[in-house]
Amino acid sequence: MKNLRIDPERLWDDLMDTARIGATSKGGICRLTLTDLDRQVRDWFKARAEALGCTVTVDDMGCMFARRPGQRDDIPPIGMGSHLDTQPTGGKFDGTLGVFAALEALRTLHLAGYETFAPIEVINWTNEEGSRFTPAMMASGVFAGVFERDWAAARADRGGETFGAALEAIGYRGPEKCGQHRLSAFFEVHIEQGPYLEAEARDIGVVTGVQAMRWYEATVTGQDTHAGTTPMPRRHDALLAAARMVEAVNAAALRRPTAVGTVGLLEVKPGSPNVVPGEVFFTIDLRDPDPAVLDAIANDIDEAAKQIAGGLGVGIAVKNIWTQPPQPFHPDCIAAVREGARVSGLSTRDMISGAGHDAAYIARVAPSAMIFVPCKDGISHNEAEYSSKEQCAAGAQVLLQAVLDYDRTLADRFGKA
Ligand code: HGY
Ligand code: MN
Ligand code: MN
Repeated sequence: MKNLRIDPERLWDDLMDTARIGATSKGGICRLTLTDLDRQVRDWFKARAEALGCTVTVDDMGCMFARRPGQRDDIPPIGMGSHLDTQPTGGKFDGTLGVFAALEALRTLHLAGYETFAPIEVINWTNEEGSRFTPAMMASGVFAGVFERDWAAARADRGGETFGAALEAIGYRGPEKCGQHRLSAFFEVHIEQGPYLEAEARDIGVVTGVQAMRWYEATVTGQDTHAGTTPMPRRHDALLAAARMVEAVNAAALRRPTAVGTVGLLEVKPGSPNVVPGEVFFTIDLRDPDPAVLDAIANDIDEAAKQIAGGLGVGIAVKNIWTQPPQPFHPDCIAAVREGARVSGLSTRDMISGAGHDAAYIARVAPSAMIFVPCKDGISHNEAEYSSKEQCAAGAQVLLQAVLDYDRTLADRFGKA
């Protein structure tokens, strides 16, 4: 199968065409999940997949499955894909590369008239980013049985609209129960979103797992008072307390060599120049390969909250809303990725993903692995995010070869191809 080669131009065209849907003035994409822009890119994907002879099904979390039959339709499909939703200041490649590299791999098989043993599916997972509706990887989490569907459907954005209502509004709530769909394996191509592949001049990241991560929501309750008449000692300034908490989160993460800690969203009420803030809402994102490190950081943050609250006479409530343990990938799929890179003549580096991905949840219900490609300066979740046409093509080529390699193992296991 070494002569089966994806077409870098077709892949690049798909990436650039769809980047127009939600394009920002700084060259990125703002295409939040379940918005009309998300509907447009879903329609685009569905039309291209159907043009390649795929049947596209949708489940009740909006996940899309573009299926190409194999010799044995009774064998669960080999899935490959990622997500089409972006961050508010997202780039052109986070998620989209995984979906369109998979579409290009399927198109290459289709145009070559190559029949796989197992069916192949290109998958778009709903709400991977968790930016509009928390937590992240929500639909793949429902698919893997981590989240209850009704709990997920009831999650509301900061404006109060629920996931379920937004999904209905774009017309992508499908009939299939999320999680009912079996997969023989799942492969995801993604930009690394970090600096290591570029720094070490490696073509492909063989991703062996995903690190642990936790999200928290915090509310600081002080007292709205007049900025001009309230003497400093009499204030219960919620924003001052929140600022000290942001510093505490950063310091707690810095004390651990491999941990990261981020306060990414902060809302101040009432948000008026001449009112001492009475309430602040903010989020905390903690990550490390070792969950015990996250336990220690969470304890430090709890201690800091007690100190800061006592000192300023405010209330600080910190609630854990998401816990994702470290997730190893399956050795057979990792081996397929390694083989895919070898036959493609590409250099590799094993690595653990710092970012969360749908594959981290799908790995709980099907053998899974990921393929990373370098991105410029390791920048992502930023409009300047960039991977070259060659880097994207390398990821898609390894994906194609890895899927074919895995397909052969299925043929050996369940019957002759
Ligand atoms: O949060 C993450 O790591 C991913 O981008 N959703
Ligand atoms: Mn992503
Ligand atoms: Mn992302």
